[in-house]
Amino acid sequence: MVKLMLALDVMDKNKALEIVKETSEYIDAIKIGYPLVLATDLKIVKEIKELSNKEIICDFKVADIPSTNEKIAKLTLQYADGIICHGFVGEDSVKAIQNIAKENNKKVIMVTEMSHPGAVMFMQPIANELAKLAKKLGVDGVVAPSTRPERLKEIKEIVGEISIISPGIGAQGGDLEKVLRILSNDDYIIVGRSIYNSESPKESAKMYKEKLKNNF
Ligand code: O7E
Repeated sequence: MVKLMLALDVMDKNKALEIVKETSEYIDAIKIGYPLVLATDLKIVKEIKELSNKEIICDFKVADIPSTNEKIAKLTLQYADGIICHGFVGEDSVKAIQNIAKENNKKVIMVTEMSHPGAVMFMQPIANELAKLAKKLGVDGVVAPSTRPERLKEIKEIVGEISIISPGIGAQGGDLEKVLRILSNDDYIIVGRSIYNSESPKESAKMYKEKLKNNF
């Protein structure tokens, strides 16, 4: 079954903990990014891991020189099960993160093409090359857009067995039915606002889980 990753982009600690408690029976993984960590601190990652016992991926879209990437990865992977990085900074920068992740048995997920409209400007023209780099480096997952199913399909064909983490369903208007025809077991959709901003995050997470179970 395709997995459900909750993007927990709220900026209030109590709200974050509440949403995790409410939705945890329907979600497979939680993505924590800058909004929540900057509003609280990195220890929120540990707290949510302990509360939920789910896979926790830190979305810091790390994009620096190797030695700085290494420091960010070390700090993040003390608590998180995986970290998201950019590939456009080059092979050495991604490898630096992979080295830290391997020592700790953690995941590295690399962005190829992003889901927002502006990603067609600079990212889309190099996204297939980034996907090839992801495959060469053997990263644990790649990010590819649910908002452009034809691009999602192309990137999936390039990376083969590597798992896809796909944002864009819900608030960004991605078509879940089309996306589910492309994704396979152990790929993920990422859903944020249409769960945490809905009247009932629990019901919304349940609805997505059921759609994934029934393959729409
Ligand atoms: O649109 P939402 O509210 O469902 O949230 C989507 C989440 O996925 C949000 O955290 C955003 O930062 C993230 N995201 C994208 O929306 N598009 C991308 O191309 C990439 C990401 C992302 O998470 O990158 C790393 C996986």
